[in-house]
Amino acid sequence: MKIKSIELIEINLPLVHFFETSFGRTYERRIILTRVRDEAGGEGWGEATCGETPSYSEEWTDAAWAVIERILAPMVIGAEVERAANVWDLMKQVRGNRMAKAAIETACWDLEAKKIGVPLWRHLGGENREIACGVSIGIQDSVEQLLEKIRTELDAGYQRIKIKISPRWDYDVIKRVRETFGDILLMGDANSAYTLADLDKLKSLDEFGLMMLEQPLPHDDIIDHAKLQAQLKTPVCLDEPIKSPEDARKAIELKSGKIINLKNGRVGGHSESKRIEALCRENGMPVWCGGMLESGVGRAHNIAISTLRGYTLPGDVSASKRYWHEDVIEPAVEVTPEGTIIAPDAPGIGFEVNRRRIDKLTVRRAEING
Ligand code: OSB
Ligand code: MG
Repeated sequence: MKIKSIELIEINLPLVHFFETSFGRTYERRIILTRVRDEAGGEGWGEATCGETPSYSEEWTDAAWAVIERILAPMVIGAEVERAANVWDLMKQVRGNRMAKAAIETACWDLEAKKIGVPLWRHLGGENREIACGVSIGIQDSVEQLLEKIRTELDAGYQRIKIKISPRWDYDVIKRVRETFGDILLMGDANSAYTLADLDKLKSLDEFGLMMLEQPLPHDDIIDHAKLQAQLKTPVCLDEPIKSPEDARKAIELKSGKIINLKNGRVGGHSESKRIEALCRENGMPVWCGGMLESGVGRAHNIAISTLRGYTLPGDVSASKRYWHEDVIEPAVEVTPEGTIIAPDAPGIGFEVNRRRIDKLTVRRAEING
């Protein structure tokens, strides 16, 4: 394939409910969508999954926009690539900026799958069309509110509950959740809110039998996490520090954790996700697909990649209506009463992109041509 143009679109999309992590609150997303077109008239859609500020990762909306527009798009446009799987290599000279790269790379996969007329999940090598879903619930203003939210999600059928935790929202909160809901599949995500100095506190959480404790220690660490894992009964799950297959290899070697939250954007898109999934599967390390409050476009890509064999635990891939009053794809992503999503059978991402809705939400647009 030969890419002819890349359209960049920034949409602003208010969340149905604010989302709070240990690093802050988000009320409205600033999302970059990419529309990639090839010389033969095909098109594909992608999304940069970075946040509005460089808090979860160094990448953020304005930085990703600039690097896609000025650096990455010119590297890809006009180049001959045999397969979407090779688009990653075109951007090799650029370090980091994996979410920006994924916005282009995943769109090329969508384009290619549409061209061949197969659903993206099949094209990626997926085998399990019905994926298991969990939810990620942010820090709330009160424990009562949190309990109410958990009740709603359990009633909807979600298979596991992840709650965001921080040093001011941990032991007592988890205790109340366990008292109220018994032995549901429950986990906590700290987004790097602790250090090894908090070892006693983290060890005290062992009594709750959490399915896993996600990213307790600093965002770039895999060494202290190994020390922590050696002293915890609860499995540690790594999120922020695993950006590449090499990072995953080292974390496996060091025993930095027992599970990886494999985010498609954070690692640079489908090709890198596939490599990490294969490596983890060979090493008996379960992975699951994380989320970044994506619009329907990024969500559709997450659904597709979650069908690979190594994604053995419920992911943070959930229904559109948990995030948006109206999504930018049709139909909206829905979850079955069993807490699963069935990957669509239409070619590519398998959802229609609602261009009229996107145009209404657009605050900035650019088109990069050869
Ligand atoms: O750490 O997994 C995280 C959202 C934004 C940034 C980081 C994280 C998250 C989530 C939300 O947990 C997952 C989702 O529902 O999309
Ligand atoms: Mg996380």
